[in-house]
Amino acid sequence: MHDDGLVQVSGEVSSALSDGRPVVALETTIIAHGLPRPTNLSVARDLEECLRARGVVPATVGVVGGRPVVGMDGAGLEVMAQAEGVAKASVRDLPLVVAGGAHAATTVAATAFLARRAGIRVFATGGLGGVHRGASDSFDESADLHVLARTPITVVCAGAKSILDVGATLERMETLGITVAGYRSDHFAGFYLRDSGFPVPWRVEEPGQVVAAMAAADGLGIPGAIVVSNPLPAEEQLDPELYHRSLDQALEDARREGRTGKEVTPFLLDRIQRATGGASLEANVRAVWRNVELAAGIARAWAERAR
Ligand code: PSU
Ligand code: MN
Repeated sequence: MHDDGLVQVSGEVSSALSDGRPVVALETTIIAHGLPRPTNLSVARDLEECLRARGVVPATVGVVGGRPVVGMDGAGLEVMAQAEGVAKASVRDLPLVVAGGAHAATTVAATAFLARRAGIRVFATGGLGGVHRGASDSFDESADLHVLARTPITVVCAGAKSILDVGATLERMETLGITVAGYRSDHFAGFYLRDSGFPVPWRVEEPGQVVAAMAAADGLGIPGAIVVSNPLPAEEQLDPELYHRSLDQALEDARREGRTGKEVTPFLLDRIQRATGGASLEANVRAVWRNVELAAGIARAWAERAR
């Protein structure tokens, strides 16, 4: 185990990184707050298994008892999935979580930050945080965007969480200098849905093209992330009509109950899950799985290139 005094990087992850073998980071907010028990723990384990089966070392990131961990063991995963009161930590929360010895799941922002600090170049998640609907009044824009603007890591996702204002999220990504490419698609993925309805500025067909862009970004000294939008195949998406109906109701409930801040996302995801009879959960899990598969291909191509 490699321990720089503050962040614990597992032995498996640190030796893979020093040998130039492929590593993919995984976040834990989706485990602790995005998926219900007991599915969450089995998904966390399955995603790691998906990577291992492809010759890639998984690096699940989170904070256990105040210690940020990159490459969580089975006991850590159980804490994330099962412990009561696991906090949801973005980058700004890390100082107090660490100082207070708390358990915390890491968002895309905090995961990207910790993964990159450990030297990891590829990260797979479900949907990015972004600009919430009504943000012109609430100012609710995820720190995910701001951290990705200054973190050179490649993030494979199914677009942004579709509960967001996706058009505004894409505009902010442009402003912030986040590189965005559609994987085998001209449209930004819609998380549960194949298509968000918005175009992407660039399209890539193969992991090798992503790796070439990563190398170019490094060479140029581009400070931000490369986001690879990976849409679900049409036959795996949630029924769009059911989805839109469920979302409208969930948004209305959130407004009526006065949900704000970081509880908005878990609240909406939970309501949509109930309203779709679990179908959104299945689509969510399929999307993350697909992203992990693609991230594995990119990480392998990146490791090959460096040899
Ligand atoms: N997408 C999901 N489930 C989730 C999230 C995204 O399908 O739980 C999490 C991610 O960890 C993301 C976070 O970083 O929500 C963003 O939260 P906020 O909008 O509060 O920044
Ligand atoms: Mn927010």
